[in-house]
Order: sequence, then structure tokens, then C-alpha cells
Amino acid sequence: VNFRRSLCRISATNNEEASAKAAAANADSGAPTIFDKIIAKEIPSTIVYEDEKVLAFRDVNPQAPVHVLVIPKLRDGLTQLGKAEVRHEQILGQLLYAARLVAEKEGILDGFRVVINSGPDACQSVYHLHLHVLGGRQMKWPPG
Ligand code: TR5
Repeated sequence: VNFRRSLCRISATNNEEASAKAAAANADSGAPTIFDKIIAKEIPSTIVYEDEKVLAFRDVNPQAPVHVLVIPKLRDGLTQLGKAEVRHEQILGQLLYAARLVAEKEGILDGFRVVINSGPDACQSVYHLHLHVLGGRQMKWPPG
């Protein structure tokens, strides 16, 4: 797992010690994350879509011309998709539908990708469930 995790890019640092610390800090501890501060608007973000349950904002490190994160405003224990429970069914559907609204707003309905990284082997770095909506360029398959 550690070997695989080292393939995940952790922030912009290539300092090993800092990377190890960042990885430890980013483990799924259930602690509040940076996204709580974005939801509370204590940290600025570029909001693309918002409703009662869902917030969508631009990723700070975009991997495509359009790269938007769609998150539940209430995390409710949903730190990662791998921990979803039946009570989360409704919000999971709402997030996916919001991803489609974002794609329409961003003009990428001709082709876009929705990605959820769940857990360390998938390089999840923020433990508040989020969908990545990516588009605006030709996407490749298979993903890395
Ligand atoms: O790696 P996973 O799937 O967990 O995705 C987390 C995403 O959050 C990455 O694509 C990051 O670029 C993104 N991210 C991290 C921060 C951040 C952000 N997007 C917008 N604004 C952000 N702020 C203010 N702070 C971050 N640490």
C-alpha cells in the first residue's frame, strides 16, 4: 500500500518527510477537512453550483480545462464512497445529478468524466466525499 501510495502526488512538494506527514494527516480520521471551511465560506472558492444539499466549486489544481468538485454540504460520516451506507443513497443520487447540472453549465455535455477516488489506493487526499467533474478536452481511457 505504501509503495502504491507513493505514486499519488501529494500537494506540490517532493520532500519525502513532508509528503509522509501530509499522507498521515490526510488519512480517513473522520476529522473536519478543508472542504468544511469551503462550505462555511471561511476559505474562498469559485462556486459553480449550489443548492441546499450540494456545493460545486472549481478544483484548485485542475487536471482539465473544466475540473469541478461536487460535495455534500453535510458530510454525515461520508468521508469516502467506500464507507457509504444505505442512508446515504439519496445524497449519492443528488451529487450525481448535480454533476450533470455542472456539466451543462460548463458546456461539456458532449463529453465529461465523473471520478470518485475512494481510499488511499485510489489517491484520495481529502476525506469528505467528492465527485470530480472533468471535461473540456479529450479524455483518455484507461485512466491511470
Ligand atoms: O485526491 P482527491 O480525489 O481526494 O481530490 C481532492 C481534490 O481537492 C484535489 O483534486 C485537490 O486539487 C482539491 N483541492 C484541495 C484543496 C482545494 C481543492 N480544491 C479547491 N480548493 C482547495 N483548497 C482551498 N484547499 C485544498 N487543500
